[in-house]
Amino acid sequence: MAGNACSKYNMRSDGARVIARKLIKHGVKIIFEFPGGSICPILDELSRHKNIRTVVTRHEQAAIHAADAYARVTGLPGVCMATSGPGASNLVTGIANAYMDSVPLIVITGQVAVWDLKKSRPVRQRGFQELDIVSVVGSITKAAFRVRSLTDLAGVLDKAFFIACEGRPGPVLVDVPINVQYTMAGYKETDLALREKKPACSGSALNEIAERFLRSRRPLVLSGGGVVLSSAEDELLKILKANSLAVVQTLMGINGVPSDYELNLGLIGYAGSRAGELAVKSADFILGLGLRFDNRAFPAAKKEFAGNAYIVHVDCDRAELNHRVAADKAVLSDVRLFLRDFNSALKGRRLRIDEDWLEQVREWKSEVHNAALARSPELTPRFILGGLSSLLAAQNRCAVITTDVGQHQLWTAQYFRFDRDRILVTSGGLGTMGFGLPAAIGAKFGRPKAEAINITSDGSFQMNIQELATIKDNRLPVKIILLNNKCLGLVRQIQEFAFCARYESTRMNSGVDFVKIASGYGIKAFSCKKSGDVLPLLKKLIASKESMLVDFRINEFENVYPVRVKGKTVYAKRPA
Ligand SMILES: Cc1ncc(C[n+]2csc(CCOP(=O)(O)OP(=O)(O)O)c2C)c(N)n1
Ligand SMILES: [Mg+2]
Repeated sequence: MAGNACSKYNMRSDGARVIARKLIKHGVKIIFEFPGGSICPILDELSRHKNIRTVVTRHEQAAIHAADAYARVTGLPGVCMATSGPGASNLVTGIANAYMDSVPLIVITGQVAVWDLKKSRPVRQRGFQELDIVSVVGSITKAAFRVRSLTDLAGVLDKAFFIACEGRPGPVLVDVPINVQYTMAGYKETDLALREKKPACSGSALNEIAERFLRSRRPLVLSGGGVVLSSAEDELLKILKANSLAVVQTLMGINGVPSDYELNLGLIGYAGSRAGELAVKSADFILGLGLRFDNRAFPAAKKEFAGNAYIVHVDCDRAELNHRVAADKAVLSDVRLFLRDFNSALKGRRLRIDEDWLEQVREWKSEVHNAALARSPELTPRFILGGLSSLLAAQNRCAVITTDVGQHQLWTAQYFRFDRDRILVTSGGLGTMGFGLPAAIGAKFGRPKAEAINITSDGSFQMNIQELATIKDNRLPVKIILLNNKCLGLVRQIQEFAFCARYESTRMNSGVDFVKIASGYGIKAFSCKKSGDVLPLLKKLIASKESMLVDFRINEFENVYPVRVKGKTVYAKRPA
């Protein structure tokens, strides 16, 4: 290293110091990032702070997905960072992913110096690697700031943390031109005091809902991601148990109610349980908590789907109320606050549930459950995922299960038994292939004592496969279950049902050897071609202190059942 060439940079720049101190003030312990020239001052400053860890991934998309999963498992905002231009544009999918799934993220991007910005000039760029990332992410962030001077920096960062976490959480981007990072203008600590006021339901509305609820005979709860985001799980379970309420969950709500709650009817939606849909159809009162009534969960207008029910919709995002489904009562409220007050409004009064209906609901549920148990050991997703779930539960192991997107994601939601100790981290709203592996990395950093297991398939796995290097570098015992069907299964299944089995672009017979690839990255890997090897390999996977991959060679034509058929009512599910 040439002494002279380096001496200039031995001085600490105030802009970078402000950023590091603000991150520390907001309790940040870890930043997922990929380097570049325009974030060098921040990286250099961070190298002097031993209480903040920087994890370098192999792609910016992986850095943001890791930060996203870290936020989901810790409840703290995730932080990621990338350089200007292509570094920033590589974050876009991850920003959209976090926005759709309400994940609080602080996204820091480097930018060209203020004097190199094109501003309103009609040119494509002025500075090298200049990209107007603030405009690009306008529709997928809660806020996006470009910091123009050191004076603004501290306040913008305080605001960013506040906005990311308040109300319905989401990503906030802070774009920091390199000259602001370098500025030496005398650092002064300033803090903005911002306090959140969570929305809550009025007393009169609560009483009205409580009266209506007490008069219902076939009440049902639809539980969404907002239950988890507002930490309302305990409050909800108390009300469910006290009133013997049946509950159906959206994909984002799957961690909200334990699978073993007797009247948990499982997932609603595209690959949801028949029991859940029949219960929705026949309910006379639906309490929708922290959900969007989106088209995957609730495909038809209210009349066709839940025509008989009085619908109460509780959400902290005003824009979601009466958006897809007109509720009979729309309530702008934090879900936990609502449930706490709703429980008091009931004043210990009991419902008079239609016992025959409840019996019917139990029967619907047991049909599905028995059908699931009836299968003999085969090399099927049901056997593999059911086996994994039972083994982890039997050993009392905490686990974070991450998935990618496709059939394997839906099988995981159907067959794995989630509860407070074993949770799902998945890409719900955007449905991002390539999310699962970096998400498992973020989850492992967030909950080091829990197993981090990525359930994936051959298509998605290859979208961020380079992150095996991050796993190896950090000696992370992340486990990978590859349900390898040699195809883009979910799309292939659509083609089978709707396009006369013309499998354009979806069969992947390249014969990739995933065991060799993983070994190339220094990760232990095994392939499984016989049903008899499934349980021994799963046991080995769970017991391993290091990262490990098992390539399960499942049948290419395995389908997700039951599944909703396009254009039909919700009952036209396959198999009939
Ligand atoms: C980034 C991205 N591109 C395309 C899609 C569309 N898509 C949804 S599922 C799927 C197939 C996924 O294949 P694989 O990961 O092998 O999972 P499998 O369905 O086989 O379990 C595709 C292409 C997507 N969701 N995300
Ligand atoms: Mg596949």
